[in-house]
Amino acid sequence: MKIATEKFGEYRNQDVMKYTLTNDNNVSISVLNFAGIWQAYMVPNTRGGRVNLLLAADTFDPYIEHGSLYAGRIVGRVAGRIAGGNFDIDGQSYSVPTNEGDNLLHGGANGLAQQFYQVETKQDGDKLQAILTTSIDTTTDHFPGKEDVKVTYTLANDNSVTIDFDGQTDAKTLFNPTSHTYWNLSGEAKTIQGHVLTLNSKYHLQLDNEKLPTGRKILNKNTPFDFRYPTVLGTALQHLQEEHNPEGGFDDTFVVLPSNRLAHEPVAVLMDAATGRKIKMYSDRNGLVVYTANGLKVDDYNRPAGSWFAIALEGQTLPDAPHHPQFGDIALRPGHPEHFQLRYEYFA
Ligand code: FUC
Repeated sequence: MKIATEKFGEYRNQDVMKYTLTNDNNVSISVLNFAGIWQAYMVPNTRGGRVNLLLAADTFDPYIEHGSLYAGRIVGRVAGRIAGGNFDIDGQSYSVPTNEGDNLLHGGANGLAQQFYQVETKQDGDKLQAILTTSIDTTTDHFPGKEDVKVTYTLANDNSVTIDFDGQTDAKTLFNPTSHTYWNLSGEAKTIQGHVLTLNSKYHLQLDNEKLPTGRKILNKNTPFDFRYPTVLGTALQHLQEEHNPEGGFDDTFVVLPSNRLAHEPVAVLMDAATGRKIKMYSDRNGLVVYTANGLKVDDYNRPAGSWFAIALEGQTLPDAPHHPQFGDIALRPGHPEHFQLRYEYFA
């Protein structure tokens, strides 16, 4: 096992550092101190080389140039959209400046996805960890409270990767972070149309034309959203197109059964049919945003620019929960730290 640190770029007069953790099977993950970007998940291929399972750039500038992609970033304090940038916590109202039309997206213009983190690396038995910490307060992102955030990436010798999110605050605020990682398991010049997706989901959320949940859940069965059984993404995308879906792909929230330790069912399984590479994703929250990078002409990443060059699977509590209490409580209160986990198991 080994840990390496190198300079990856510069931003806002600070060094962007890349930390690479490599296990005994020559599987490695790399993370950046900026935005906690998960830049690489390298696994061996059958030709003696290695392939990055993630959409990523090998230099830093594309991450800023295409910032709205949120590629690999830790997103928070709140992932997804909050209608009007307004919310109540325990009867008190708050407002955060909006950054997508009239709504707040992915924590706003200066949220966790735009911060530098302190990073500590360590070996813990047969696991390697990168521990990222930062504090975000009202002067930075306009949310109430000074929120202390710890994001721990763990690579184990079984090749799994776990992301632990810990939050605590000195005043009532919100906490519903995610990892905005995009997957493309093919490692070739291919889209994700040949990937096979299975979701532990019976419903998805109805969205309005600003992509805000209306509060209604729609049954997936016999629709392009039906991933209860392994389903070829290209087929589902084609079915969506036939329904004249204006987005040109998935940018949708699935209601998922949170993984728990007893049943230990993944929320999502993604497989590349051509290579058999597979990721089982676990999450302890009830929502999964599936975004197939629709209509994007993004150069300088490790897959050819164009629609469906990767798929983001964003585990979180169902979006806009402050306006839909039945989705869950994403408040973070002083004296009550919160912990969430995303976990990925790799098979080949
Ligand atoms: C997802 C989507 C958004 C946005 C972002 C990059 O979370 O819901 O529409 O494009 O990713």
